[in-house]
Amino acid sequence: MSSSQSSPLTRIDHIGIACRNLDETVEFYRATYGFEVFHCEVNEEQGVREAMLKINDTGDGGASYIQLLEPIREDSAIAKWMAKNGEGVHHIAFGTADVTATTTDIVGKGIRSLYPEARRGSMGSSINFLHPKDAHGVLVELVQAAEGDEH
Ligand code: CMX
Ligand code: CO
Repeated sequence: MSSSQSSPLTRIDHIGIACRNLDETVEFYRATYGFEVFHCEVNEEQGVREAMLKINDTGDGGASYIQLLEPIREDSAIAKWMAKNGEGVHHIAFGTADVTATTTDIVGKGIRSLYPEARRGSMGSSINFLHPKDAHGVLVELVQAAEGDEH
């Protein structure tokens, strides 16, 4: 089944979930839902250790994931957010074929992006974020999957 929408955002790439202990949370997702780890990495720039749990492939050649995020630094965005909110859903990420063009288009509608240029995200992807205060209280990540990525 294909989508009839004309949006450049063609999948829910992932839901980002903040957790205190990545290993314990990974085990919870495995034992409770049967989701296995597809990929694990440390992103120094974002200040996180993360696990991507693949949920399903999507109609645009990509996939949807749960992204579990454990802070590795007290000054990271995730640590700061958890100090206020505890564990839980931190952001939603939409997939797009061209993160730069999509960000420019949305910024043109008066919504702030967080970075002037896309940065490196999970699995070599290129990412940017939209400010939650301009997006009805939701931190939105825009994701362009890496070239030749198997997902
Ligand atoms: N969802 C919704 N609202 C959020 C939010 C979130 N995840 N994070 C912050 N906010 C809100 C706060 O509640 C606050 O609102 P009030 O002013 O009404 O209290 C406001 O935004 C400012 O928040 P803050 O706590 O003062 O935090 P900062 O402004 O310092 O940082 C943000 C907020 C979004 C700019 C920062 O978290 C950021 O740069 N995020 C992007 C990077 C990131 O999240 N990396 C981790 C994930 C990496 C990955 O996915 O790969
Ligand atoms: Co993310």
